[in-house]
Amino acid sequence: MKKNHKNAIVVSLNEDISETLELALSLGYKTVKTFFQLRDKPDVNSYIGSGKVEEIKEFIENSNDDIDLVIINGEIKPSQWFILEKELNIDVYDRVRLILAIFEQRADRREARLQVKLAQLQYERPFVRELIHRARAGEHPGFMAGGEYQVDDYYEMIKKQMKKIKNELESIRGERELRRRHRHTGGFYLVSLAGYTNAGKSSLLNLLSNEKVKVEGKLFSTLSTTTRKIKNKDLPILLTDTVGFIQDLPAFIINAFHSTLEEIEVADVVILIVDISENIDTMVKKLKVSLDELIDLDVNSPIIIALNKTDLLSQQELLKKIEHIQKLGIVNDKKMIPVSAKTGYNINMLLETIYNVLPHLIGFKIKLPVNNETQSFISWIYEKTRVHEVSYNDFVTISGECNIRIHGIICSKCKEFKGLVIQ
Ligand SMILES: Nc1nc2c(ncn2[C@@H]2O[C@H](COP(=O)(O)OP(=O)(O)OP(=O)(O)O)[C@@H](O)[C@H]2O)c(=O)[nH]1
Ligand SMILES: [Mg+2]
Repeated sequence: MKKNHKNAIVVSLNEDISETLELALSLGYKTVKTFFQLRDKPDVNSYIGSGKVEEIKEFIENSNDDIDLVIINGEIKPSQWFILEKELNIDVYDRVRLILAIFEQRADRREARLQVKLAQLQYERPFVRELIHRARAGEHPGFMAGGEYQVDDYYEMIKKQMKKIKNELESIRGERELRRRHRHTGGFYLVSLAGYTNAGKSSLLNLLSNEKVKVEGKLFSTLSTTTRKIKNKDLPILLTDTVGFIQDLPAFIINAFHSTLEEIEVADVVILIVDISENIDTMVKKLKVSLDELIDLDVNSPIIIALNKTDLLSQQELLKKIEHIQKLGIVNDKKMIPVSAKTGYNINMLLETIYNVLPHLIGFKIKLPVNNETQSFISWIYEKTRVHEVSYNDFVTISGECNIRIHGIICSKCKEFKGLVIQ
């Protein structure tokens, strides 16, 4: 009978394995057994020590379940990986490779696919180097038929492929840059949804924009950014959903996703979504990881913390958790708003807070001649600004408020049409 899931074993040097179990499940692996080898430092040769390797090997050989994968709850060195796969005779993934495999499964658009491929090649490079080393020493005769020419060729191929992907990503980055500039000149405010994976970013985007972005209990459902227009009391806003954060992700993976994460850097306001329903230690750990990530991304804009999934806890528990966060002193003066993307609880309060922290609108008043050319400019003004008053006689006089970024455009267009800038 065909299984609808694959079986994995998780091996860990510490007891903190819940996230790795979730990652395994997100990739479609059921963890049938966990092995703990509690020690401060990994074994230099096999990460877990030869005794544990033997124990696992025996388990795999005698298990009634077919074991498809061994997952190491940590980062392994290429030499350790080589020994483990050789001894256990089964695929061995460490946590980073597991995350990359999830990314690969989820990558739905060209940019995401390229970003994942680049990160994978970067990850694999030292492992290929290890295989080359072993093949040369005659320890792995099967690899690339052992021929030195082919092995070198393979390494060259990875290098070339990485260069090609980087170039492609660079051109996509150019397109993204252009789109961003349009958004800015279009008078939109940019609001980004950021946060730990599974916190509810996509759910909040869906709620605020009536969208149907994929929402799942699995980790890393979202890998590509989605941007939707919303109106907040007449303010045109572009709301962007982003890839989730996770602890201990090597810098090269974060770098590969840099252009996607830039959506957070350029935002006028960042909404940091936190799953407040999780147990207090996990919640705090994830909040710290997320805040550090925002610091690394050099976010200078205001950050509003949306404490999501409040429908899953009592008011008393909620207050206790908020008090705990405040006492830790990690959120400084950032506003915290308890919400529920599921029930819609307090969403108006969140919108109100976003509205209040957005850069202020500035007033404008212009006088234009009335002709066909200025008509389309006037429609543009109606679309992008908050018009207060319009009066027609020989000229048309318009006054209103606009996003500070487009004030200059209004003035220069007005002069271009031989009009007068009054304010
Ligand atoms: N009870 C409850 N569940 C929620 C709420 N918001 C989101 N969820 C659930 O939490 C899970 C993750 O939600 P998503 O919106 O996919 O989270 P995300 O932050 O976009 O996750 P990734 O894209 O994987 O990083 C889903 O099962 C949602 O149904 C909420 O307010 N209450
Ligand atoms: Mg999502």
